[in-house]
Amino acid sequence: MPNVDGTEKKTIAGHLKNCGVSRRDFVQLCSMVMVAAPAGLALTADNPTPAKLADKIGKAKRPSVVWLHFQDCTGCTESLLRTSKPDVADLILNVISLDYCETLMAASGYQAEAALKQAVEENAGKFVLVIEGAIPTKEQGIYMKLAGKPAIDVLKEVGSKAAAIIAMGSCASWGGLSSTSPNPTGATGVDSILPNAAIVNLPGCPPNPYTLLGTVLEFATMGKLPAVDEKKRPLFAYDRLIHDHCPRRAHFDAGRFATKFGDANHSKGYCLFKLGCKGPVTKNSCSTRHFNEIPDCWPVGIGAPCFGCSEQNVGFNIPAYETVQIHGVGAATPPDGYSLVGSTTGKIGVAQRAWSASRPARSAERHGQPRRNCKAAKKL
Ligand code: FSX
Ligand code: SF4
Ligand code: F3S
Repeated sequence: MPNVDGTEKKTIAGHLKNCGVSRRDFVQLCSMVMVAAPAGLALTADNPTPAKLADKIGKAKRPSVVWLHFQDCTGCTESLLRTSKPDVADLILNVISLDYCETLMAASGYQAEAALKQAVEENAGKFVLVIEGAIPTKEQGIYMKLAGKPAIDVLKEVGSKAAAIIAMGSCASWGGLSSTSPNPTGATGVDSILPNAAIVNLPGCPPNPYTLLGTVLEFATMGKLPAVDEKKRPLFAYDRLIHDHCPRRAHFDAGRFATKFGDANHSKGYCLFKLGCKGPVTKNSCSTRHFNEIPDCWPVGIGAPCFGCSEQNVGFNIPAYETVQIHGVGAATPPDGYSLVGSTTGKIGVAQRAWSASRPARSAERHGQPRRNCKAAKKL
């Protein structure tokens, strides 16, 4: 149908068609959303096929998005722009109506100020505000100004007119890098400035672009933010620890650790716990959804310990190479056969020794012989 009154243009499907994006690419993007968010989104709760999901999302209106940058390194935007196959950034930027973004727009100075005013006024109460970077609060926020106004005032003004706020990255979620001790600017996250606003935190330094995509599509299609945990993180991306799905987990359980960068065990791909990996206390989806659509493109995948960048009070707080308490609050609960990580060579724990000791009895049973008492196992 030709677009005569502009209504089709306002839907996601209509806009994609006008931009020459093929349905195949859109369906592929939907299938990637389903992989990235297997549970936790109302959008995919009925287990649709990617084609059905594309139909559902296609009918939704493109949400107006205003994107503000505060104290940050722009890594969150960069990680979004570095996606590929198909160009996810391109698709995301077509799915939303990005009405203001300092990094990506051509305007500057007074023109940019006017663009922000227009974007906020035209969609007051309806737009999604994405905040990237922390907000300096010390000395009435003078450490960062936008068009002569402290960033904190801009946030309050624009945030009060937004339908929902997405705190993109650890800086916007709770201060992140900018709040590292001694935090000279009093950098903090959006939630502490606007505690009553509808906010979802997408921590990570940077967060995975698919986490943003799932969040935006849920809002556009279902009219609400995704279900969140106690730290306002969407459950679909932050419901479990990196450690739970880490490909090196078998080495952790067996007590095989790299102890030096470049040592033989590091080269063999052993667990990085003793090099300071914070995976056992960090919730994020990195171990299952890698960056840039490149297999193994995530910290642990390339041999670097997880720094805990997405966990409040871990990344930028605990020294990079310090080992974490496995039994700490909210940390991984090891099985009975938890490996002896304190030992200098790979050894296994008590329950694993019992299991190994009873091997002859189990083996005999498997081969149809009567089970004999196993003294070694009894002792344990
Ligand atoms: Fe922070 Fe994002 Fe880290 Fe950087 O902007 S979460 S420093 S990746 O860029 O805000
Ligand atoms: Fe993976 Fe780190 Fe856990 Fe080892 S400690 S299994 S490297 S997440
Ligand atoms: Fe950050 Fe750790 Fe993932 S450092 S990117 S949460 S593996």
